[in-house]
Amino acid sequence: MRINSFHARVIRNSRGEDAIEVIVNKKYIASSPSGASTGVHEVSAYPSKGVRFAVTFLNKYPHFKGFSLEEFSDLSHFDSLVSVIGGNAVVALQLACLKAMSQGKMYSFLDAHARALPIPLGNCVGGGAHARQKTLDIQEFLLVPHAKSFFERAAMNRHVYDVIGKMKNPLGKTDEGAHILSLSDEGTFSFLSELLDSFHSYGMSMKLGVDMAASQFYSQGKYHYNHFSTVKKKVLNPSQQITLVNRWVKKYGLVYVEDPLQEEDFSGFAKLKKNTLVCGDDLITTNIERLKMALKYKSVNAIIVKPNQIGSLVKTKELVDFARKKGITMVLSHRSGETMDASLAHLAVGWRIPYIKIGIFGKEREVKLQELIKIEKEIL
Ligand code: 2PG
Ligand code: MG
Repeated sequence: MRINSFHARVIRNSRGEDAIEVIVNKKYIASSPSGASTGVHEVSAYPSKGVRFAVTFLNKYPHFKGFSLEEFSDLSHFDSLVSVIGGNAVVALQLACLKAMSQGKMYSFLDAHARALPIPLGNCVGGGAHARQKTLDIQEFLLVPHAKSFFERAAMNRHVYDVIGKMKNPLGKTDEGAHILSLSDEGTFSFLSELLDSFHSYGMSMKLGVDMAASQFYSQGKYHYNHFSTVKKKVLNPSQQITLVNRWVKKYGLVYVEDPLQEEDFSGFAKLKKNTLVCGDDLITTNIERLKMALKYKSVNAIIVKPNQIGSLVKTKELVDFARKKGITMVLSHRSGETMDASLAHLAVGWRIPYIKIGIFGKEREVKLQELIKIEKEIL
């Protein structure tokens, strides 16, 4: 593929922040999302000069016109730009090039034999750094649907999401479109687990997971819960937090627990029972060296994969291959400030990633769900 034309510009993400969009050969468009609960080990999204500098830099970059890219690994040509324009700009650039190289069929370019669709972890109730109304410490309560097709899985998530909306009179929505409820952390667990039990009697099989994003309420060696229950705040030391998480997993049948401890605590993660998926997001930040560290400690059996945390599609793929070899379960994930780019759908299928976290509600989330439904129709 030869780059004949190239253009970068500023758009707005779902949170109304500036984001970068890149257009290659007039029709291949890609953009990058941004996080709110970012891990300290992520590469900088846009170094100090910001989105506008990255856009101007790319529009003036002399090497694009006539530049040729053939294989996926050729994208690493742009990796060294991360320190200048940031991880978000490089990932948007690489995605647009990948779209052009594959003529819009990214997933089959990445894997011509791809057949499996991921399980969508559906963020139905949220709080923490993603909510204006502070009612919950836990960032995301996630539905884990069990059904044969992706279409059914996505429909189950949406159905439960709509039922919650009707039952609970939400106070608003989080950055990712999850309901904000006037319930405490414990209250949300018991409400949702009872609700999912009631669905089981209709033959709908769903489990519960969480992204605790625990670094967000950790300071000076303690976990500070402001909304533990309606009557209680709670301050826990790390070993009490581990006991609590193990208890919640058992009591509410959690099949997925993301970032239950702060982002430096490799040895604490190791003490969590692995009778569920214990997933590192801020702990790993899509960084292969941090995953190696986690393997040494036996910290996690699952990881979040977010290309803009490491600022390179090629490095992300290296991590994916390595994690697969080591038997680590992967979850490809959106960010809280999302764009209309649906590339994640293609990466999940083309890289055979078993889980995807792309939300349930809101146009930036639904465009990705719809893309997966479209891919499912094409390949099955
Ligand atoms: C997370 C993400 C996405 P953010 O913590 O997993 O849900 O949030 O994009 O704000 O880092
Ligand atoms: Mg997370």
